[in-house]
Amino acid sequence: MIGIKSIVLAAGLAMLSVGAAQAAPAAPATKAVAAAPAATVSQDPMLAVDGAPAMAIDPKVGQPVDGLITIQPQVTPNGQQALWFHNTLLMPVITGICILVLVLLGWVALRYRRAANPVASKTSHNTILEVLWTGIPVLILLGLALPSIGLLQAQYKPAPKNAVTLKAIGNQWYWTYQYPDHGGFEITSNMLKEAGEIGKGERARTAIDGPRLLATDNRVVLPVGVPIRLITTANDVIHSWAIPAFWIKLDAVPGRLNETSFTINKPGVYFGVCSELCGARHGYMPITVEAVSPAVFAQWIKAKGGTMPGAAPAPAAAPATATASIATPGAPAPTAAVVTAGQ
Ligand SMILES: [Cu+2]
Repeated sequence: MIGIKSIVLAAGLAMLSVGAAQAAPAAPATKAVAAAPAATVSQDPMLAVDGAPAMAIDPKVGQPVDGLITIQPQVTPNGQQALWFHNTLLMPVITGICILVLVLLGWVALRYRRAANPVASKTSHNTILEVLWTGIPVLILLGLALPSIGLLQAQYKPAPKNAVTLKAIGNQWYWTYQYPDHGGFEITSNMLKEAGEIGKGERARTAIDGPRLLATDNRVVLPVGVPIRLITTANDVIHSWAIPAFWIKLDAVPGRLNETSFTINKPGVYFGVCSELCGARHGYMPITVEAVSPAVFAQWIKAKGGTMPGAAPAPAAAPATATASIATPGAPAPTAAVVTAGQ
């Protein structure tokens, strides 16, 4: 009896865990994570545990997908513009030109082969043809250059004053992050190893954390709908902070600050990797960004011991008020603080 019982129980558990690991991650994943630590920190599952997986992952967004041959779905305006540029202009133009050249080559090879055309034409110039085959490519290039330059300009547009600053620092081989506008606290983000590879006191990756080689122990948390000023630098060699779903890849160079800005317009978990060959464990310093609402971001900042720019002058006097305003559904106050206050 005990044997049958335990087999049934094990089968049930196995099915549950498979369900959690595969499709429909939203409901089971969130529940599983929220269950354990909810009482200690907050009712919001995203803030459940420091560093532990919180927000459920959409396996089709923000990470590589099996069989996908195109660009990841984009969640920033620049990324969406770039994806549009790629899908609507570049690919059709490239495809059209390739097909045209292939057809012309085939036609010339067949029609003007020696057997079909024994006496070759002596024509050496054709003004109309020459103007066309110079002019049309120039027009095509101009048509591509204009949106391309616009996109480049958008990517280098400095962040507005109310932006949230994230400083990403590359190290061999992990990332540290600072939030200079929010009290300057720092978090360290290491890759989560697999169950068989962990050392003493280390936590193994689970399906809820994210894909193998991409999941980290501490996710970078950023607000949605608020401009982010990304600053990168490094402590040792050149690294590169890259998230494909944001259309962001920015080198992190020792002794130098690089800057760009972006706005995430969809909550979710987004994965990236160091994209500059930086040494032996270059492939093991992933990046995980969890994009949350500004209200939840404010909560997370508090949980980390940081301060919101608007709330900075009286950190000791008004913790109760601050908590109350965050707890309010809709929470307009923290949103406003994130958007309007800045340095
Ligand atoms: Cu690196």
